[in-house]
Amino acid sequence: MKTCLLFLRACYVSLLLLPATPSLAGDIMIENAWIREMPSGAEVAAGYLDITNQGSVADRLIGAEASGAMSATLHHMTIDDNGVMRMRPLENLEIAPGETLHMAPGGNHLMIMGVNEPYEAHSDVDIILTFEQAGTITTPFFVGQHARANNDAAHSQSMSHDQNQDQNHNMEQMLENEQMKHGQNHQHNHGANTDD
Ligand SMILES: [Cu+2]
Repeated sequence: MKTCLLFLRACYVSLLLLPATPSLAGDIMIENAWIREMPSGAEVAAGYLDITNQGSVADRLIGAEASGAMSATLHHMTIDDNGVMRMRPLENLEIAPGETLHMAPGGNHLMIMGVNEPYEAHSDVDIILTFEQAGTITTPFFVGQHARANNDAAHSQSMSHDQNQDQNHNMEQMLENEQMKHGQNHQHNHGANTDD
């Protein structure tokens, strides 16, 4: 009897700590999917997630569609020698068998553009992800930072909380700038992901 109670309690606690269950299709598992909270008036958003390939062959993320937005594309972000953040579109992202691809702040992300109404904080936004092998997976993205995603970002960048907030702020400004560039140089960006 005592074991039963302990077991129930453990379940209850873990439900509270894990806000979203993984999304699955074929050998692909999606976890920790979240979208950065949007400032009012913003029309672009950045989405992050962890993709695990549980199969024995490589798969590729080849496309995305976000509800309430015009487009969702794959982007890679780098910081150049002068400390300037740059983003470039990617045609796809490969996930090797047995590997987890972390799409996290400071690296690869989903660039969601033409958002009709800024996504409401703490809501879930459905994004359809298309994989070469696994097909499509509709995944709820939580608007706001997952506790786990936060830890990952802090861990990989070794930054204090304040610095992190500054970076988030810069990132948002950059997303707005990027939206303008996209409008002007859309054709110029095509095939830009081959110059790595
Ligand atoms: Cu981007």
